[in-house]
Order: sequence, then structure tokens, then C-alpha cells
Amino acid sequence: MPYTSGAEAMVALMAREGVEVVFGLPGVQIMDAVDAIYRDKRIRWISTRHEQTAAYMAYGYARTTDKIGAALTALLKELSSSTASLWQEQEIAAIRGDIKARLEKAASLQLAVIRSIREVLQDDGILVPDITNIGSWCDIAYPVNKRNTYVDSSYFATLGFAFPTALGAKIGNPDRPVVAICGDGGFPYASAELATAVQEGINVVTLVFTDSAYGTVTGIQQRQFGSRFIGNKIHNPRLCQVRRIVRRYRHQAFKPR
Ligand SMILES: Cc1ncc(C[n+]2csc(CCOP(=O)(O)OP(=O)(O)O)c2C)c(N)n1
Repeated sequence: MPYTSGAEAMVALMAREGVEVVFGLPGVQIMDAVDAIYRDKRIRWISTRHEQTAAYMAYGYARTTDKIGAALTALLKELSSSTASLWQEQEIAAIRGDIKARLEKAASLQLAVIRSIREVLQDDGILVPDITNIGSWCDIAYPVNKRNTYVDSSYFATLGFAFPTALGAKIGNPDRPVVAICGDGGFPYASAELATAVQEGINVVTLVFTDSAYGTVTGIQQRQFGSRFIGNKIHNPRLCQVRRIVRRYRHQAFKPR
């Protein structure tokens, strides 16, 4: 019987299960597996700049393609069908109407931005909002017209996840526009992945809203801690100069219509 190494068996199994792309960072512990991927030829390998962002990219890829994480999709399907009968159409419509009116009052500027994004992004386009002011409003107000086109971090609220997740989504959906929304606190978590984006030609549009603060923290300290501000201000490099460092990355400032 021909000899099969553990790494080869793992790669063969992944290919058999339909894995087409693996995100990761090579190191001694996994070199045999990376080499097996090289020799197998069926799986695309994408080297990232941090192990955590590799996981986010895989998450974005899975959430927008159904290719990996099929078990989770099946569970979600079951959950939605078993809860469908609990709500009447009219009840949902009434709640939606009420929320819409309250949102217009509370956050008209944010809604204008969200409407601009929704307008530009076709129903097929994918949006990945980070844990940032405008991203949180998206969770409530952004109309999602097609499944797998909106990837949030759910209740984990993992700051910084959006940019690498969007890169993964774009790898899985090269022909569809993918947009990440970040603040200037969250974007630098994974900004090293700009280099991966350039290296692999991953064309994601990233909107970075800058206020030189962990703005959400400012809000919490204002509302719940008697405006005792500590650790909420941050200094960032001028993000538009990132372009000089990472060639082929374009910067543009814009105002919502
Ligand atoms: C990993 C992680 N660390 C910290 C937080 C807490 N947190 C939530 S929002 C936020 C500030 C984010 O700042 P920024 O990206 O600039 O967006 P802004 O709030 O200013 O809109 C922080 C620190 C978190 N959710 N996740």
C-alpha cells in the first residue's frame, strides 16, 4: 500500500469535503500540511499576516459562499423554519414601521450614509460592518435583500473583524462588490492585511470613519460614567498615507449624498 502522510490525508480529506481555499500563516507546526497543499494542487493557499485574521477571512468566505461551515448553515435553516410560525406578517410590518420612525429621529445622519451604501451596492453586493458607530446602525437599519450578503460579528462584537472578513468574502465572491465598514479604532487591528490584499489582488472597498477615538467607548463613558473619559482618545497615522506604504491601494475621501 502506498504511504500517505497525515498531512496528505488531511489535505485529501479537505479537498473531498469541498474545501477550495485555505487561509493561514505558515510555521513549523503546519509546514507539512502547507507543503501537502502545494503538492495536491486542488486547494488555493492564501498567506495572511496574523493567524486571527486568517480565521476572520475564512469566516467571511464561509458566510458568503456556503462552501465552508455547511453544518452551521443547515442549523440556521432549521432554526428559521421552526420559528417562522411564531410571528404574523402584520406584526413584523408594524414593528418595522415603528423602528423606522424611531431611527429617523435618533440617527438621521447615519441613516443617510446607510442609504447611500445600500443604493450603490446592488442586492448581490456584500457588506461587512465592524464594531463601529455606523456599523451598529447598519445592524438595525441596513436592508438585507439577499441571503449571505450581510456579515456581522453577531453578539461577539469582535472589534477589527470586518476588514479581514471582507477579504475572505471577496475571495469567495470575486465577481461581487464587497464593502467593509470600519472605524479608525477597528481598522488598524488588521491593517497589515492590506499587504495580503495587494499581494493576492483582493479588491475590497473599505470605508474607514475617523474620529481619533474609540467613539463607542466615549459614548458609554458619557452615558454611564458621568463623562469621566479615560482611554477613549486614540492617535492614528493619517490613513490616507497608507497608500504610500502599500502600493496599489487607493484612498479617497467622500461625503454621503
Ligand atoms: C476585541 C474588542 N476589543 C474591544 C472592544 C470594545 N469596543 C467596542 S467598540 C470600540 C471602539 C471602536 O472604535 P472605532 O473603530 O474607532 O469605532 P467608533 O466607536 O469610533 O465608531 C471598542 C474599544 C470590542 N468590542 N472588541
